[in-house]
Amino acid sequence: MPNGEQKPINIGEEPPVEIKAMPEQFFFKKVKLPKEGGGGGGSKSTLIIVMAIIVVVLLAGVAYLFTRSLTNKPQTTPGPSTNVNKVVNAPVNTPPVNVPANVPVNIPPAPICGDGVCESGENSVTCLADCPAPLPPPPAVLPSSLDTDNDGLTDVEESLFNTDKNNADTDGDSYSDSLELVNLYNPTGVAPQKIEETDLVKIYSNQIFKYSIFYPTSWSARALDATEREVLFTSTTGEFVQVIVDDNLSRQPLLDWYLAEAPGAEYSNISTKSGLSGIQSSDGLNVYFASGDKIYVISYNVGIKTELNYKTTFLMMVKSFKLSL
Ligand SMILES: [Ca+2]
Ligand SMILES: [Ca+2]
Ligand SMILES: [Ca+2]
Repeated sequence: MPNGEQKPINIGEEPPVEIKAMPEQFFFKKVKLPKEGGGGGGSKSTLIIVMAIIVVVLLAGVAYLFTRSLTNKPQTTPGPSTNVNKVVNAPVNTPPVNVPANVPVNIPPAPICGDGVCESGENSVTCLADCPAPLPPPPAVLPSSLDTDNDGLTDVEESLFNTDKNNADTDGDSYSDSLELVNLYNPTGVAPQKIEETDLVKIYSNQIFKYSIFYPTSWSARALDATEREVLFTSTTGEFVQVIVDDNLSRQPLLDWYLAEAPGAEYSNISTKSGLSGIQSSDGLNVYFASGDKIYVISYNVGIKTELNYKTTFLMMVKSFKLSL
């Protein structure tokens, strides 16, 4: 009822009509007050509404947190997602499936000792029958064999040239046996004095490459083919001296040619009895001469021997080498 207004009360009339005409704001205000006994139902509904609101708010909060947790998960996945791809790719790059299938196919057969073939997995220790023991590397400079009288000729050479292995100067002319030999003199002292005039040596003449060289009478001389580019002088012990003619079309000086063939190799100078100058390798077993567009190589090949029987004989042959152009 509006403030300040008074309505006359008539007998017989019921006042509740006026109560129902009370403005809503007052009714609502009254509901809020929990003092009225009849107003308990309104407070309960309010409480329910409040509870519902709280529940709704809680549910909303839970839903929010849940949604947020869901939205946070994808945010963390982009980083690891690259790792996921790597993990996925790793098995793709490794073909473990094919390996077991190929392994039995690729297994080599076990080596058989005694089949004459040195197979993989065999060596001279596990199967000497198939794998011979490797030869020891030869020393850089092989020693000469026994030289009893120490005159420079080995006992083998003393026999070869009919000199005394117990006498350094067989003919007593004050020149040792080896000195006479390398200077192409007869060391036995029996006339004639020049060794090529005795039966101790023979002379090989190469008509194609125009050279001549002495060699011991008991040795054999043989060209490998009709070209006579390569000639062997073989001893009775298997060692041999070889003369090979190489081309030198650019006509390099001998030393340039030699160092091009063996860069950094040591050498010494040597000259023949006829005055031809050459180069000798540091081990003394190879001598080189140059003439025109040719290189003449004289080599002492010892084969499988570990000591030299004919080093002075080789030097005698080199000293006798002569070009006959
Ligand atoms: Ca001797
Ligand atoms: Ca002697
Ligand atoms: Ca002598």
